[in-house]
Amino acid sequence: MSAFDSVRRHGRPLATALLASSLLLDGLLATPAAAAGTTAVRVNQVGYLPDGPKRATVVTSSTQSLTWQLRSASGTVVASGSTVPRGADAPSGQSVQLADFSSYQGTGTGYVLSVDGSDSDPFDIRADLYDGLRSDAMAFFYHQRSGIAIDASLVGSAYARPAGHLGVSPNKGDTSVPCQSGVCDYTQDVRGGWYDAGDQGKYVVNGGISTWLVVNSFERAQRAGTDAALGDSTLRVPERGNGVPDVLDEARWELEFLMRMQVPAGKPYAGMAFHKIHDAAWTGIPTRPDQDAQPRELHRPSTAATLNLAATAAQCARVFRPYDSAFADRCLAAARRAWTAAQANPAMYAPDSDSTGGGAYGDSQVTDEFYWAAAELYATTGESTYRDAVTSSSWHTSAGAFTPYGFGWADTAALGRLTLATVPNGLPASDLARIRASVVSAADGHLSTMAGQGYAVPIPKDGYFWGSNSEAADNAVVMAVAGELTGDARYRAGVLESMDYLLGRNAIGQSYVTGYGERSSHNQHHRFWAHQLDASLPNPPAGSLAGGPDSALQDPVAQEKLAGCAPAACYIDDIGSYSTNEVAINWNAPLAWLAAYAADRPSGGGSPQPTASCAVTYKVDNAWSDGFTATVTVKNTGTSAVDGWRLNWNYPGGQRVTSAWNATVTQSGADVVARNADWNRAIAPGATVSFGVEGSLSGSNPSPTAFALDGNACD
Ligand code: 9MR
Repeated sequence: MSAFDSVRRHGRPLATALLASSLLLDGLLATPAAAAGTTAVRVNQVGYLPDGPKRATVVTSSTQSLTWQLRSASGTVVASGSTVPRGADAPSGQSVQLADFSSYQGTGTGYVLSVDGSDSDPFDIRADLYDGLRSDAMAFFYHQRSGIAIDASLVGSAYARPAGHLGVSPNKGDTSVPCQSGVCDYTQDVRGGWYDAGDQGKYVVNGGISTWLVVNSFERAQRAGTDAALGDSTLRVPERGNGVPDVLDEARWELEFLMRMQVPAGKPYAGMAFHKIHDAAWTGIPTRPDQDAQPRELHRPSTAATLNLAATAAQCARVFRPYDSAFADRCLAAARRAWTAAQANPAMYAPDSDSTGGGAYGDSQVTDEFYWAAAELYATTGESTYRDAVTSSSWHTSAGAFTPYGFGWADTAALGRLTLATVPNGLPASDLARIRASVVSAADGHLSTMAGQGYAVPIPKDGYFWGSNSEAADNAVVMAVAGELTGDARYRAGVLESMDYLLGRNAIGQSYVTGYGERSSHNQHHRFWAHQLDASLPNPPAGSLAGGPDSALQDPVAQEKLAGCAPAACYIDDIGSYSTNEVAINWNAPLAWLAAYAADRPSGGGSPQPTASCAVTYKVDNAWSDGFTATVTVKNTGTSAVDGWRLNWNYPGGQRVTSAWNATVTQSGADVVARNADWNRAIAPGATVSFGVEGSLSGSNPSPTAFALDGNACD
């Protein structure tokens, strides 16, 4: 699929945006400060990591280099230097210069960057900068839960509310929901899940990508060895203390809903997923969830929704297995049923026109969803049917799986690629190398997009469409994975500068995350957090991400207030501007992913783990009718030492490890993971480490063929 197709599918009129940007290229038309001809210094209003990049963008009509000064809270100048003029910046329509103070590595709060007599907003430099956002961005999902009372002891009294849509008057409830006329003749219990956004619809398509990102943030942290930060009793969820990582508890709330959306056995289209459930007509703002009196309706099953269910339920089976194998089994069964049903009904498209009372989430191109679902099912089961579906998909080799415009609810091939690139699987080494190279090359594209701009935004100037902040965040996720795959620090810098963009270093000096930064969005479009309309209601809770600039001006407030805006400035923090200022689960999910990544301090300094490079031999030493012993030898074929390791493989023949020596070995289903003993944690370049396993057999004893060291496939 071409980049143009991707943009079109997000519903953004390309021509309008190009026209707007070319009209506003020169001059300083975008912001009041700039229009007055004064200098503005745009920074990440929260701050910078001590070991990360630290750059500011200076809006100025000056074409000469200027002096910048970094002052500590006490007013002392702790660093100074010269700006680099850039001139016209197309997306913002501003004339800008860059100040780079990355070499300053001191820590503290209340720093200010001054240029030409103007001060930036104050900011911090500290290693724990993202700890709060890691928790707040994830808490967004608890706030959005349907079908459960939101508990004051977890969120504070301002955000507590009764359960929504459980059938208590005036709610019609999601406990027994009929279909739209002609779609089905029964009702379905589809309680639970997360409300999508400012509305109270629940959409399988958008629930899918959001759940995937939340669970993937945990898989990523597991690979980095930092998953304890998302573990049990780390987040504000009611399931704290149940022995399951909190981030998975939160994801399960949505996964249970997604599975309830599956058409039951014995009904027409059994195994398919209903596309969505929402109010029959749009409700007004404010309307608290428990006060919604509208009838709720199930909309026709769709292939896209069914494949979202297959993909996320397959991912669920893989990740939940060590914590709750019965739930993992249930997820896998739902995923398999969904896959089979989607194959039988490959072209049931949700129309763009179905947008009364809820969003359409229309999608008539679902080959990318097939690819994503196949990739998840294959990574989880290793089965050849799913592998064949992966390798025969045009998305497996298409250059369009990643585009400058990112992935999204309608464009999911990239999710499949990210899973195949990072979850150990049996694809041939050359194929894996190609998949990984595609992630790295997409990340290179994002870095080059950033390098070409005054604000280092990871989206092109014609990419400011509805939900553009999710596009920036999703592209940053790709850069983070590229950093993991290569160990190259430039990608982490790209991720952190993407955070700078979201947190205030942008055309309008706006932090798009509530409660983070001096001038942060707090009037996002939401039916409960509607303080702007009713002073007795709260603003959105800290950690809520606004949709961001949308150059197509797709709501009346944007049309009235933003006419003539440069693309990156088409944003207004007004509750009425749903096209620029709504919150949504698919926008907060990558934010939470990135916040957890940025908060990681795996080796004290926050650098990503270097990529392991390895060769493994597996030798059966002894086998008898119902058992065997084997020696596994791991060689570090890379150039840097491994310090602490984890080796994954799976047994193709139902073998079960019963004991091990020289490593701690655990098994869940076919998946085996071996972790170093204390004394063999280090493997120098070129060195080997061996350990042994004893196992039980039933019949054959085929050797495993694919091994991964710390998430990296071995030869
Ligand atoms: O994120 C969606 C965006 O890509 C579409 O262009 C837009 C119009 O169809 O809808 C956005 O999603 C909204 C959904 O339809 C209803 N809930 C709120 C979502 C975020 O604004």
